[in-house]
Amino acid sequence: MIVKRLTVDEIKASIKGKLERNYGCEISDATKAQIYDALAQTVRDEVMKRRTASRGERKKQHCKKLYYLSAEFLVGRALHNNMVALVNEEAYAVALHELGLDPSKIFEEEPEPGLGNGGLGRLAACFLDSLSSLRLPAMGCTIRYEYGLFRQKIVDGYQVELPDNWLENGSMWEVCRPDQTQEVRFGGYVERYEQNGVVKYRLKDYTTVQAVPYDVPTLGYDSNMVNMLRCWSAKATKTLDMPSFNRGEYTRAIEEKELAEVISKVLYPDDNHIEGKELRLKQQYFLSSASVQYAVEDFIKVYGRNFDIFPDKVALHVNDTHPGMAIPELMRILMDEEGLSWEKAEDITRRTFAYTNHTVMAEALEKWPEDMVSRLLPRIYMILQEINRRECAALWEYFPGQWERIGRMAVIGYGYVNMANLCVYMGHSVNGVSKIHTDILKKSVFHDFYLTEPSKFIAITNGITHRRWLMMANYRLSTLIDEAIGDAWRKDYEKLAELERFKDDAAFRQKFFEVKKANKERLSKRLTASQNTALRTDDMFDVQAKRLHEYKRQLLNALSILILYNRIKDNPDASANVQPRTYVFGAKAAPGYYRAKLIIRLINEIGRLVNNDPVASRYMKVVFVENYCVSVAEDLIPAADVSEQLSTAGKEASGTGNMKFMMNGAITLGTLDGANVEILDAVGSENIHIFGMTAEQVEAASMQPSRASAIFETNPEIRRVLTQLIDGTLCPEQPGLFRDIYHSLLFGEGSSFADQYFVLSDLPGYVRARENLVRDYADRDSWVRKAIVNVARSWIFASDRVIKEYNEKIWHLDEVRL
Ligand code: 26W
Repeated sequence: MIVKRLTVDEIKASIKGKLERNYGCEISDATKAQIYDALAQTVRDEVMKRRTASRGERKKQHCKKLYYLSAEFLVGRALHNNMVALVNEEAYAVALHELGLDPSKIFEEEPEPGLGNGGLGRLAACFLDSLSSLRLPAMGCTIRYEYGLFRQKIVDGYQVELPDNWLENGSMWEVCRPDQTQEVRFGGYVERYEQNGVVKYRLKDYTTVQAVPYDVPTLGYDSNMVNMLRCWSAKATKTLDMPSFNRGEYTRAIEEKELAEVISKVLYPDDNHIEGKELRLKQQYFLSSASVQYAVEDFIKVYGRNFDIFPDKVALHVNDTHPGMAIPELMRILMDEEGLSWEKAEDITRRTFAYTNHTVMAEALEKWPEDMVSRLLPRIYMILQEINRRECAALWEYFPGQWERIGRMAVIGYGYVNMANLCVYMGHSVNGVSKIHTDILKKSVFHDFYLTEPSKFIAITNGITHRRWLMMANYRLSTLIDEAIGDAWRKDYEKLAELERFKDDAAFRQKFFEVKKANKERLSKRLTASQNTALRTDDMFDVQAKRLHEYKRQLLNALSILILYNRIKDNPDASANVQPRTYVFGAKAAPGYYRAKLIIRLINEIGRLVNNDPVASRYMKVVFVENYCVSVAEDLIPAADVSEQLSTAGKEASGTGNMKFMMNGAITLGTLDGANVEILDAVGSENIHIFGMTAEQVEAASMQPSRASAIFETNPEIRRVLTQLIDGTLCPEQPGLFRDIYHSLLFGEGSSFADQYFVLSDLPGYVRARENLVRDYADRDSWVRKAIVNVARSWIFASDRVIKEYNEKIWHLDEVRL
């Protein structure tokens, strides 16, 4: 079936028609929101036509289907992205122009669904885009959080969190499917009974919560293929509990309803840190159970109850351990509802599930207290116990007598259910998200498992969709690339490599430079409107944008700015020819992470000092961009000259922001960590700036007494900035404000030693690397050459490449023929 693209006239007629029918108005008297609605509906019609055309094909062709389970899907705004995917941008642009409308203003009307914290959620969104673009049948499964990640304001230098009520005016892109509602059961007790002489188990006296799906269509680029992102919303079974209502307990009845629906109320704002909250476990099981029940139901519809072929037709992927309860849930369904034996169910489950790990931070590895699991999910707990019993018995054969090792590997141990152990033991594949990350998994985090099953462990380096992060976010650069090498790269990411030869073309370099400058102006306009901050667009833009975490070391950046400030103050004349730079930060801190919030305050205080200084401000400016999120990133990243990737080596699993900056022509300044290592491999040492301790050095130094005080004693510049943290240089009204940071760097506290992320150790090398970078920037020709090489070689980090690898190594899906 061929679906035609709309012509300019058809687009105009559709927009006008929607306004007339929905709002009884014309363009001239429509509000911005109404115009957004009319355009979004026009685009949605086109998306849904393609959905209709591709729907059913997967079933007809008996294609295997992937369910990508993720507690977070940070998809970003949909309207512009869908316009790009329809490959009809030109017609839309002309139509809107002729109607006197500015598309970028219309896009701003769309609330951004903030259904994720950071890298893990954004990766899931890039994957779904690539799956649709490559015509691989998949469904993303997540939770329809009523409140996404908080919105951030900076007030007096502090982070203030505001609720993100993104559904307030409804969403244009979701389709509710009440017909596919699933029931998820909590609490109760397990009853043992016999059926035809077979022992069986069932849950009694449980509480039911309904999982209602809302599907968001994800159109592939020029593929006419639509995969759904299924967002489960929690709903009470009965609107009101009538008996208690009749007894006059009106408020209790309402309370019960609220208690059920609170499950999909809010996204937990913690990144790389767990707090074992009962509600979070409920969310995880809710997502897992609803998704697996649906996957089984859908399988039965096509293949009947021939479960032998289940793993050939269904792939379940758990994005980190958060949806890991899907594993015992599939066991439960296969045994309790479908009557399969344990052995059969275990075999099917193992062949169906694969797991990706996204972090080695100990405080992010999920462990649930046994008593909480047994109370909330009694039947699941029984199954986990049996998995654990069998696992330990098997390990005993492998590691006889090594109780401690077996304890570390056990699914249940020391009073906790260990989710990572569950996913590694019960999945058929475990993958790390970069080479170095996978090596660390093999060498330390999962070393014991690696000994028993080495072939399970694979490395697939992360990627990003070049559709959103280049074509959509950087229209100017994309058209420039088209002019140079044609537009085949848009579909075929490897072709981006052809851009490299244009580094020697002076006219191209000039245009490339002008694009960067125009993007800086776009960013400046945005920040002027949103936070009254204009930027100097002739400055070098040096950007660090990511979640705030000590291991990501925004502190390194902040302290080095302070060092530079001191140098300028000490010797203003020497600065005369210095390239002025603007240091841009974007970062949200988890609301309960005290030190991270203090670091935000510190950045803002350093900004106040620098920006108000008559001399220093000529050469440097510090800007904190509020509310870093997908749409802010889309404006920020294309404007960057320098990409700051400063994590302590061994801590950042991959990073994906680094790839987005590279693809938009920023030069990386980073440590040998995560995907930075592979960026270095791709561009060569002359096109990147690497500094700092290696992961091995970090490992070794962690075993030694801290060098923090020795550095303080011997390095006067460092001693000075540390002292400035507490002597009133910063925030004279509250001189003690940053004592906690000072203390953590020099003394540490509790179980953590001084400067545990090696900020002080890496600071001198970092400051030097920054000097080199600025020197490099002065030679514009050579700088732009390097930037072009970065763009050209970023094709390796396209998520299409990643999905192809996942598919070859893990999922084995067939392309749907359309
Ligand atoms: C349970 C609390 C919690 C919440 C989120 C623990 C862990 C997480 C995520 C795994 C954190 C995360 O987003 N990790 C990032 O995943 C990206 C995609 O693979 C990587 O690029 C980043 O390096 C990694 O920090």
